[in-house]
Amino acid sequence: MLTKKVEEICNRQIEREGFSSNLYLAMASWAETKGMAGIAAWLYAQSDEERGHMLKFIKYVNERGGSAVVPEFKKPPVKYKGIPELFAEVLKHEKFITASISEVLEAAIAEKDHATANWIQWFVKEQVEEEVSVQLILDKISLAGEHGIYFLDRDIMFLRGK
Ligand code: OFO
Repeated sequence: MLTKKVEEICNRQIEREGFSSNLYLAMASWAETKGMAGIAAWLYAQSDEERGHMLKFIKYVNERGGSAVVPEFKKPPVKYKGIPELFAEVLKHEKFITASISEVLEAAIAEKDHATANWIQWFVKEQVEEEVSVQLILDKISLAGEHGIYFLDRDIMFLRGK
């Protein structure tokens, strides 16, 4: 059975994973309207992954005797300045999520909830992979410059490790 504190912080994470999914969905839609089908495909896939993360939390909270809450989500931005800025924003957001996952782990340890501390390790690893993959995209952008965006759009799906 989850303690109240762990249940609450997992519910906070449900909201954050759901918001991440909507944020990447909004970014995907924007990129699609700018003719960047490859970058849009990457973002749509990322959005699906984040929804999967939200579902993982929902199921875990319910399985452990808590009650998962499906919250309202803040509306993500509709417009983005450009592709380099968009991916910088993705990396910033992923770093925020990494810190948030660490807080779930810290709460589990403080509550002596070894099961949750163990379960959350999947997310700890996932965040390392996500930060690495977004950093890789940013590195390619700075290597290729603004004019290389065409090639990034063409090849970005090959950069997805999974
Ligand atoms: Fe990359 O955010 Fe989910 O965990």
